[in-house]
Amino acid sequence: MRIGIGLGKSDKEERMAQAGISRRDFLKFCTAVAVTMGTCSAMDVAQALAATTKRPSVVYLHTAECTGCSEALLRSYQPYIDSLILDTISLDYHETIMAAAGDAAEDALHKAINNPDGFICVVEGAIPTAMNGKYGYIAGRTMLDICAEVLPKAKAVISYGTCASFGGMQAAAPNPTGAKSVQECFAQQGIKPINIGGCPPNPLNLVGTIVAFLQGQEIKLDELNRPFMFFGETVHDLCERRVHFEAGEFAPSFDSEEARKGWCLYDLGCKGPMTYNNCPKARFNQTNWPVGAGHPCIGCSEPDFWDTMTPFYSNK
Ligand code: FSX
Ligand code: SF4
Ligand code: F3S
Repeated sequence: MRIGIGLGKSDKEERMAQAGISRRDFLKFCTAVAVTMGTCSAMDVAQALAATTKRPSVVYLHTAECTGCSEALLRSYQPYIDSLILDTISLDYHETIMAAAGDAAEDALHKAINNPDGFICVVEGAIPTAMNGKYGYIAGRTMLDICAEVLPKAKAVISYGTCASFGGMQAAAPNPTGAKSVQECFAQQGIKPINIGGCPPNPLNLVGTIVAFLQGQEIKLDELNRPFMFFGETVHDLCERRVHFEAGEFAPSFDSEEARKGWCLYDLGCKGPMTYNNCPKARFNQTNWPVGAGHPCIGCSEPDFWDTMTPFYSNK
């Protein structure tokens, strides 16, 4: 089906139509992004995504992580977040999904970081720094060394996921690899990344950040460099079980009738009150989120959550 979104037919619309993305799917996706951002309308999002004549170059670096951030992005289903993102940006280097290997991959990286139009760098993972970075190698170079070369050249740096933003699981005590977040590693070089926490993060928060870039919108950050539009409220503030919390109705166990009826999971270990993230609003795959599915929030987007939010479960 033709996508004609009322903005004039672009190459992008043609490509999406060829990929089987209908106008309805596209607008549904734009609505989800707009709701998640809360700063513009679905039509503004559609305009930013469809009007892109020159796709911004993105270099996506993997450091120490589980690839869950990429998985969350690529395993999304209708309306094809991955297709829309890959059609909106020019993903010039991504170790997990690029077809190139060996020298060709290295060439792609060097071409991308020397692109005269500049590039946005997305980092997934924490950076091992112990023993001068020897705990993490790619193509014979340490992750530390690669980041030190690439990040200062980027127009903007996005730390995608809790590992890149705050160290995450990789930096959990006793942290033998000396894993550090991007900002901790490179603050002295003047690098101030936008931190999109979550283990994994919600892909809509990455898309919303890219849309804001495309719109030239100022991205307001909190004191941890997280976009306010995604991390301005706690999970608890937005939770659909909140009414039961206020009523003092706490599920006694995961398999209880009360848990099924939507009672609050605080007594079972929920860290929603201490966690700034938009999961109840953004949802994953526009389907559900941990607490909605009956699992307590474990605070996965907060700094040091493996050390400060454990034990994840409790049995009061
Ligand atoms: Fe994994 Fe990403 Fe967690 Fe980290 O997500 S889902 S360990 S935030 O860097 O791959
Ligand atoms: Fe808050 Fe968690 Fe209860 Fe939801 S389930 S209301 S986030 S404590
Ligand atoms: Fe993480 Fe809690 Fe959301 S565990 S995915 S921040 S509900």
